[in-house]
Amino acid sequence: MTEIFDAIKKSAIDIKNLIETGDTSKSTNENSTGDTQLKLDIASDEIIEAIFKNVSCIKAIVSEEQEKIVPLNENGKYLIAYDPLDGSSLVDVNLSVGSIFGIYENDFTGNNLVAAVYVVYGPRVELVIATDDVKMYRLINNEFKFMQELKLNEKGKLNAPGSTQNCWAPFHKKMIDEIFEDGYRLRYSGGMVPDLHQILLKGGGLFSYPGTTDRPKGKLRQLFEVFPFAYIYEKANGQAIDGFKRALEVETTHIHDTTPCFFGSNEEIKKVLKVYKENA
Ligand code: AHM
Ligand code: MG
Repeated sequence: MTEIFDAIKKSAIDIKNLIETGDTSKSTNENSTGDTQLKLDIASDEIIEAIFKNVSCIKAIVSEEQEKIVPLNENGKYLIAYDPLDGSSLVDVNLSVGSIFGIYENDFTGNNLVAAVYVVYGPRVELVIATDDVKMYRLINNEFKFMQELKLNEKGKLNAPGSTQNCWAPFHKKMIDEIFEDGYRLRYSGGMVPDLHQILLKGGGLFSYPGTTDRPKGKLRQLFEVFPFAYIYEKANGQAIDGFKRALEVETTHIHDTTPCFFGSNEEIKKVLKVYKENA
């Protein structure tokens, strides 16, 4: 898989340069989820696809920005689902954004995930690779240098509650309020990559994106966003659930399916499971 990680590192450097100089205006296209694509989304997607095309162990790829699976090498072993530039609308206001990659074998389902990677483009560019453990690298002089292993504490201090509050279920709102009453601090930028990265680096907490009255199945996509981070959180000693079960066990019927999701340290996830079991 080293070849894949090297390809991701190369694409991260190109996307970093694109973010710094590229056009942040809207294109005339919509992606499969119905979002208007920015020119940056399309250009980042093209960068990654062009680089992955030269990696012989990749059998097929699918991007959040594309409708269909793209076959690459018939004899390849790995399938990669990726979100080329998550949170791209935040580039305009100069907040951090990211790229997310899930590396699958056999099929694009949560239980076939074998590694996950994300890149945060912020004041620094950092890359996190989860295989059996979770390792963070930082871009220094155009090279990714190993910095540290990431592990969550049993209980954290940060709370990142996503989506529109007036569409939350009352029991969900009560749960979030209680977490704040327990002393947690609000940290939500609107970019899941920097928000989940912050929780990982600061020892733990909860990131939630529930099902809501306007989006009962949540907003975040299984293959491109939820599964890769679920894998990373589990390998970092934490958990990821859909409210009731492991996020990696959520069934996928379509590549662009979404799911409610909660990522956190063990204590916070225990609370979510209890509240959802009793109320949902
Ligand atoms: P995108 O893939 O269209 O960029 O959307 C994904 C982003 C996540 O990074 C973030 O957690 C979420 O959407 C924010 O949504 P909301 O503003 O509804 O909380
Ligand atoms: Mg996204």
